[in-house]
Amino acid sequence: MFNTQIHEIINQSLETIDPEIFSLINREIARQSEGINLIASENYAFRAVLEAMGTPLSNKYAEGYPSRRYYSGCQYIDEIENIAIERLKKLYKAEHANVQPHSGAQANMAVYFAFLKPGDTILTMNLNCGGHLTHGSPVNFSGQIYNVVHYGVSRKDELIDYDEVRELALKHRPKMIVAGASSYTRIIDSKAFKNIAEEVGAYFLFDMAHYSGLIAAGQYPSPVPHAHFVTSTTHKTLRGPRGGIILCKKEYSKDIDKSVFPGVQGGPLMHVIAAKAVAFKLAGEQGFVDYQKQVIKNARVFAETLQSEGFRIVSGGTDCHMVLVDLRNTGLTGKEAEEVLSQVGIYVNKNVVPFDPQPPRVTSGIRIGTAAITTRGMKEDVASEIAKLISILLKDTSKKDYVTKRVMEISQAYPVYSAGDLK
Ligand code: DSN
Repeated sequence: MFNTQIHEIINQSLETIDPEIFSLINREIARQSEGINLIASENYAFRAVLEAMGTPLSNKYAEGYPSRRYYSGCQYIDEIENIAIERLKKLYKAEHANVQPHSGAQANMAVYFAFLKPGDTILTMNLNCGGHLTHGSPVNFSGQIYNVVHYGVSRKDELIDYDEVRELALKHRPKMIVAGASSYTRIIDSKAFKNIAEEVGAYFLFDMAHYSGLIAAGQYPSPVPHAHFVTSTTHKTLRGPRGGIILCKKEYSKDIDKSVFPGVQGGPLMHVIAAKAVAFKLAGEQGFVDYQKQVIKNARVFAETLQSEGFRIVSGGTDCHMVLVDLRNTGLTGKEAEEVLSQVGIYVNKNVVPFDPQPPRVTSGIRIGTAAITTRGMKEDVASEIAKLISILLKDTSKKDYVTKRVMEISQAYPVYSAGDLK
């Protein structure tokens, strides 16, 4: 094909050029629509967001920032990035916003790179208690470059113990304190963290990746008034494209921008930034608030139903879109539960529970999230039925046929994308 006239194929469809990839994409679209997605970090992006991502904006190099680019031809790109920045600032009442981070990991990296030197001490939540890889895990750059001290949750109630955080901060005098988590289901008190950071003269970074949609909709306390820096992904509860953002106080804006580019990134992904702008617009609407309220209601129903079926819920409940289930009284590991559930089209992820005796590839728990099913319009009655289906299957894996049939019926009743969407 390439031996002929390359300009002749520029407008040919993916289906014609690469049927193999076309077909796999369509199979994945069908999988996403046919199963029940309870992976807490996933969601279905708005169609308008996907449209913006699949545009020739991907072709444009725009290193730098609006009006200060290293390439010509950036007049429309500048407008798009400025709109994204303004919408994001308004959404979170932030003084400054950077929309260029390619991911949440790179957003965190840019904040560290701007304000820390190798060997500096950071105080962060332990991954085993719900933290994140980029919060100083030994297998991540953050755990290798910086001196990491971890706080966790209390054995008593599985909640963050702010007295422990303060004691560790006073003892180790970190340069930066990091809050935010990937499997902590309760409210994180950012004011308490701010007070501790102030007492020891540390920077305070809040990584709100999981909670950002809830925060935008006023359904989870905002860390923005309290933290020096707030980072996030844009594809979880926020329902935007896969990517990252940083918010900060105005006084840190220059250092943050310089750290993102040219510090840790090159050219921004302008098609993704356009899609972020679309997501920020939609996240400012009343419908998004109603959606986030339903996300939390559905999560609470999951917790209550599973509890009534005899499952142990870490910390006894949830304040957000996530529920963490401790499977140790069932005889199943998280890995086994994830596997058996995926066989019937229910997608969860194995997850460590606090003080988990199992390694991360096995785990004793599963994490359940309600952002994606709520996007499909499912409400409490369906959340309760799915929780019961999970219970039926985990208690008796021979019930696969029955559960698979109900999963298919529920999925068909709540359509999302269709395979033909790609054409
Ligand atoms: N790995 C993501 C999650 O599942 O929570 C966070 O980056």
